[in-house]
Order: sequence, then C-alpha cells, then structure tokens
Amino acid sequence: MLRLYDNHLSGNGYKPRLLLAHLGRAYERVEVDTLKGATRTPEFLARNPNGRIPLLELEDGTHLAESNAILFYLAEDSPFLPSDRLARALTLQWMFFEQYSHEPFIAVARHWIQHAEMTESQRSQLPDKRAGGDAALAVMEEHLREADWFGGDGMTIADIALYAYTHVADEGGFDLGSYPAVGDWLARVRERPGHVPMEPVAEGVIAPTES
Ligand SMILES: N[C@@H](CCC(=O)N[C@@H](CS)C(=O)NCC(=O)O)C(=O)O
Repeated sequence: MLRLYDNHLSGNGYKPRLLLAHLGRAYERVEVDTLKGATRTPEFLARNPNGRIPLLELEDGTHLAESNAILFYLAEDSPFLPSDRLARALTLQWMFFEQYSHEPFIAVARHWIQHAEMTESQRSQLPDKRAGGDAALAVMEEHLREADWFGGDGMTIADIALYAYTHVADEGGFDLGSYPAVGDWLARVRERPGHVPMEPVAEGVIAPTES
C-alpha cells in the first residue's frame, strides 16, 4: 500500500491527499510534526534528504518527494494528467508557476501568520510576500477570465497544485474577493465529486472514496 508522510496543516501535503481521494486510491497516512523538527531526524532524512513532507513511499519502498512530482506520478493514466502533448506541457507550466511564483509567497505568508511566531526579519519581508502573492493571483485571474481550468479542458493536477494554497490564501492576508474568476474556479474545484477538504485529516489507512 502507498504511504504518505504528511502534515495536516500543509497545502503541499493536501495536494496528494486530494488527488488520491479523486482517484479512489487507498493509502496509509503518517502525520509528521514539521513544527517540531520531525522531518529533520536521521530516520526521516534517510527517506528524504531534503527533510520535507509530503513524501510518498511506494509499495516497493522507493521514496518520492516534491508535491508536484508526486501528483505527476499518481496521475499517470488518469484524466488529471492530459495525454495531449501540449496540454501535458501546459499542466507542467502551471505546476512550475505554482512552485516558483505562487507557493513561496502565498504559502509562506500563511505559514508565518498562522503557524509560527513571526520574527522581525519575517515581519519586514511580509510586504514583499504580499506583493508576490497578489501578482500570482492576478496572473491566475487573467487566465481564468478565458478558461475554466489550468492545463487542459478539464480539471488537471495543475488545478490541484494551485488550489491547495489559493483556497486558504485569506489565511495569509490575501483578499480573494479581488479575484472573482479565481473565486469561481475555487468553487468548481470544491464542487467536483470526490472532493475532500484540507481539514480535518484522518489518520492511518485512508479508504478509497467514490470519484
Ligand atoms: N517544494 C516542496 C516544499 C515542501 C515543504 O515546504 N514542506 C514543508 C511543509 S509545507 C516541510 O516539510 N517543512 C518542514 C521542514 O522544512 O523541516 C513540495 O512542493 O513538496
């Protein structure tokens, strides 16, 4: 059985949780206390030298890190990864956008505000995080004025990657009301049959659900 090392507060961890729910695949979920350094122990570093969740352990014991690589692996042969060459590349385009232009601003601002005591240095960087996050949301808004989804004609792993931290962007101080097309897209993702919310998160073996 697949095993997912995860943390219940993590949007990066939520990405594979949401895809696995849509695929109706059973897996074992292991909660890792990232705030207490549990990703930096010798045992965890032996599984992922980069010391981060999410981490997928395959049936043969191989480990796969990086949330979007995990999505790509799991989505093979499913409608969430288009077979058309250009649509596949556009799906990757938006997933790289998520990692470089979106997550470092929106997820980090949320993390600082919600889950940790902010340092002086973090407080001084917050305006730049806000500006970067708003720039990413504006790019998404522009795309969604013309298209329903990112990457393909239907929902793809690019939508899952972008949904994870966009739907909680308000927790990072972002005003989603300024991005109406993003709001409509969030509702489309949320209303898709088989959707699971980010929280609460079950422990142990997660049984397949209808998709
Ligand atoms: N680029 C990575 C980022 C993963 C990441 O930042 N994970 C955080 C939780 S969201 C983590 O494990 N932090 C604990 C640590 O750095 O020790 C991905 O997309 O999976």
